Amino acid sequence: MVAKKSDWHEKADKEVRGKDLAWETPEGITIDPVYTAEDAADLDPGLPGFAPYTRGPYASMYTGRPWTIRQYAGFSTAEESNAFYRRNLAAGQKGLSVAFDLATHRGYDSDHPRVVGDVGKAGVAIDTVRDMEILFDQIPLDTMSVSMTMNGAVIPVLAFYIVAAERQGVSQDKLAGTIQNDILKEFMVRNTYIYPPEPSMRIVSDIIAYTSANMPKFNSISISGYHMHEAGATAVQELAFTIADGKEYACRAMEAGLDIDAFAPRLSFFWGIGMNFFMEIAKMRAARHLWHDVMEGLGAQNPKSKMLRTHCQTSGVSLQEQDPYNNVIRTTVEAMAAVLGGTQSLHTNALDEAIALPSDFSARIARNTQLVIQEETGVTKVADPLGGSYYVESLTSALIEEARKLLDEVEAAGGMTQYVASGKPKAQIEMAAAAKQASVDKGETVIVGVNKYRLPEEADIDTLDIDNHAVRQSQIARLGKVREGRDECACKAALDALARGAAQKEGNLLALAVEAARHDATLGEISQAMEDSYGRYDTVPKPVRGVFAAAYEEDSRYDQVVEGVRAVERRLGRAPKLMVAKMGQDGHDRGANVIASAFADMGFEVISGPLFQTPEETRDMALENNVDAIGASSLAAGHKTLIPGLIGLLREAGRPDIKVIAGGVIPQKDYDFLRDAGVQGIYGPGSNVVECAADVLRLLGHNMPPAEEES
Ligand code: MLC
Ligand code: 5AD
Repeated sequence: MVAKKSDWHEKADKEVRGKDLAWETPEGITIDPVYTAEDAADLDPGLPGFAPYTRGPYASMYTGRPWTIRQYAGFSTAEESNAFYRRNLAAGQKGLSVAFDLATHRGYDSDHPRVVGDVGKAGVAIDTVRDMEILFDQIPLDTMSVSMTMNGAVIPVLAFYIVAAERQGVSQDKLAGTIQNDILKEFMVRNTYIYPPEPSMRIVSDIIAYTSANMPKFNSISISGYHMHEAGATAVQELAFTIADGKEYACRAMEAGLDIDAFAPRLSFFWGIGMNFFMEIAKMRAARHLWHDVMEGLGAQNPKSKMLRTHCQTSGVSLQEQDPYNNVIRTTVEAMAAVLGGTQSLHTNALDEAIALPSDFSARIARNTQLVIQEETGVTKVADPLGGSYYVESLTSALIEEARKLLDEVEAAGGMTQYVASGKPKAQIEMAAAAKQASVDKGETVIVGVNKYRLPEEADIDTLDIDNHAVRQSQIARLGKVREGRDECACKAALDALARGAAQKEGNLLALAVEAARHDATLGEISQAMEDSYGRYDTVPKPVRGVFAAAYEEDSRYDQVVEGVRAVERRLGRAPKLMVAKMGQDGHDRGANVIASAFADMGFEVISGPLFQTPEETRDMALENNVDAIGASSLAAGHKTLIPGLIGLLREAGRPDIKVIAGGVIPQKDYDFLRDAGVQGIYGPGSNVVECAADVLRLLGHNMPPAEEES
């Protein structure tokens, strides 16, 4: 007689003496310890290249053409980034993907006073068409597909790209590539928005309208779950919110009068791929199924409108500063998941992710990870090799079901713009992030080399360092030259036309900006022309509460810290006050929010500063609130400029007693520099939040016992 699942359970139960083998994932899905044909009986996913495309958008998949090896990169000046791209292409990379610096993202020219610490740091600085021409020097834009990760200053950047191609002799209809142009997730998690949601949504539809009319090979949008994933979202949240974002964009474009089948074939997606191997594969399959159904619901006829094509990037937050060579292993596993999930294009992260931007050395290993999978393993020889796996099909189906529940919630709220405005998706993601952090800190989620098997001593690795001051000077010089050489009247007229178009809701904003770019208007000027009508959008972070307190119930170390906070409170006559500050244009706020949530739960009074403060603004807020300590969170390499700047300002204000600690992506080699500048504690990725709070109490003069030795 053939054994059944119940027979298996009986046998396994004996082997493990009754231990519960089911696994409850953060998504709330219960994973059985075994899957059988019984679980997948009604779950035939069809064939690759056929609706609902669960098994992949193309029939032949990698047997016909492998995924595009598309490494995201950009740093310093256009010259340096161009040279880096050309080296990578010569070494086997297949497509380009541009990372812009945060000044560019936020619509500021390099000479703007708010961006002193950001120019050329997290990506390449682009101020004018001239920079864009240099960026693609000797890279033929009629054959190379180029992705540009831009959402805030999307209008000037795409305009510059179009005009730079024109100057290369390449017409718009030949341009193949992708612009991220996904503003909704910026308001949720990534934070490089410029304008408020409503005008931002007009920008998205204007771009869809322009590209579908003039650039048939260009993907008008990359609807991104990646950043939700990085901010701590579960697979279900990433799936549901991203598909809901896609639906919202499609609806807006249709409301603007576009035919769905004219633009939907060029909507593309982008997923983050973390360490839960099968979950990530199932997520990609579930997404294709869900998108197919959404597009059918909206009346799409063209099969291409219904097939989800995607880029993937391995997860940045899964990578660690400690024992960093482990990151090569993590990235390989994640890349394999993206490939088995059927991605069209892939970025693999570099091993120094948690410390700096990739060096030539780390970029080579990251790229070769894909080349080895593509050319040595044979996984490309069969389309969707996991199709029909009982487990994968069951998990895919569970994810579809769970995501649908959340999609219904979004629908009930009136669509994703409304849902985002309610702050609910952001709060849900932050809850998931805080729960994950608590689970890591408590050792329930294992990270090798961090909370288990930690090395007694870490070896140094060489990382890329960027001279932000030199980059800024050279950008300022080139800006001056461009401004000198242009026809000022024609440039002003084009900018005025753009400003009118923005104010009067007339014309296509991208078309108007292309005209301004042709007359060498700068990125800051084009952004300002729209800002005149739209204003700049500001939000105040509202960290979630209670997650840490719940996760640490009856944990003795946590209780010690809480007791320490109370003792300080008795001494001061008020709770100790921590300001969590985000200075510069760095909008990565997962870490800052986790710290704010955890410290508040432990009894601190926490003041969360708004994003994008200057050191002066942080000082003012700290003084007004009379805080005891400031935790400056830096993930975009502005720490050497902005944090010492803040300490200097506090000293000048006569408050050197306010303790400044730093957290985020800070290379070890910068620690001494920061300590010399007066930083009193530095917390990199992998830091334990409860220990961090214990250190702050010590800084405030409390006699905290040391943590017990790890067993
Ligand atoms: C592909 N093709 C095939 C085929 N596979 N034809 C026949 N048989 C097969 N098996 C064809 C396709 O139809 C297409 O032609 C062409 O080959 C290219 O394939 P593709 O699948 O479209 O791949 P690609 O060009 O690489 O496009 C992938 C994409 C796109 C659609 C996902 O949007 C993209 O490249 N996205 C990248 C986004 C990105 O890099 N983002 C970085 C974010 S970093 P045709 O004619 O149909 O076009 C970030 C970090 C941060 O955001 O926060 O800063
Ligand atoms: N160059 C290369 N990779 C980058 N990333 C961000 N900026 C750059 C850059 N300039 C990658 C990192 C990060 C993710 C958002 O994108 O992996 O975690």
